[in-house]
Amino acid sequence: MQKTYADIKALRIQGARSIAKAALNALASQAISSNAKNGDELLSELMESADLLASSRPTEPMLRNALRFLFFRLGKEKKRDVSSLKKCVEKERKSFLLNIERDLGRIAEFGAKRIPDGAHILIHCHSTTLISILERAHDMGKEFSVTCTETRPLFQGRMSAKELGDYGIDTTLIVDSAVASVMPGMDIVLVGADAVTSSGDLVNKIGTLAIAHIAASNDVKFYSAAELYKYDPLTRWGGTEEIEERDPSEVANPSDFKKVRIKNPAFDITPAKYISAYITEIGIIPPGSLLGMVTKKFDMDIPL
Ligand code: RUB
Repeated sequence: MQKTYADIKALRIQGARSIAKAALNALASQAISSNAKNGDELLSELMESADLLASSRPTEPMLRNALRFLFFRLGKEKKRDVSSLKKCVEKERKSFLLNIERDLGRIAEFGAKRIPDGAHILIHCHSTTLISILERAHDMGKEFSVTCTETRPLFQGRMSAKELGDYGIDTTLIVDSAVASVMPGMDIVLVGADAVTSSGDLVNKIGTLAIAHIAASNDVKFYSAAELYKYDPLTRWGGTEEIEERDPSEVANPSDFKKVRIKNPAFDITPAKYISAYITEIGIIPPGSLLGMVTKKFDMDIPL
């Protein structure tokens, strides 16, 4: 569990889905190898670890939702002995992973259909959801090209470019500051999602907001691929999404400067008005309709 926590914190595991999956797997392995003497002891061990895992990336509701889902299901388990709880953890881990795998397939299908033949697409950062959409569109035989921002400071966009190029998709890599120059040649922008708020705003990798502004001023459609588990239910009750501030050394070596402050926010917030629609597992949804759709899923899966 400590290793997964460290890997997530250091971005060796990155992207909302991969983080949520890794955290759930880590918690389940801890449950299985636990020597807790009774159910209460096991649950308190797991809660402590869940708190730590949830703190690894503060702007990741899917991670928190995955953990909440597990504890909600554990809470419903009638048998409270260690062995039954361990079995329940394993069963619910599998069920969550199956659900999100099925969701990913649906998002890929909806998203791929939305890509016009011959489209020039701009993407940002590295999102497993986006990659699935683009690979699915390629498999459907659609012709399109993808331009990837390299995504400073940690260059996750290079990872996207590599994966897409290796898949046989026509791919171009640009520096982040070239977005305004290339936007007039784009048909759509596709980004992932770390968090979606109750008002339909999108929290995603730093730079997404600037790209949304540039897309709007060029009349280019802007979509975010987000499964509903990216929704942060706390935003419905006035909670705001905390923006993770990462280590300044990711931007530059602080000791190379005197009297210079280095800021390194990992994410920014794109208001709903810039988002044409969210590509979700239940279809393509305009931001204004999202809350109604998402509430149903959350009331069933993980009521607060
Ligand atoms: C990654 C990022 C991705 C979302 C969605 O940021 O912003 O767009 O997490 O990814 P970081 P996915 O590299 O800081 O984690 O679609 O895989 O959930």
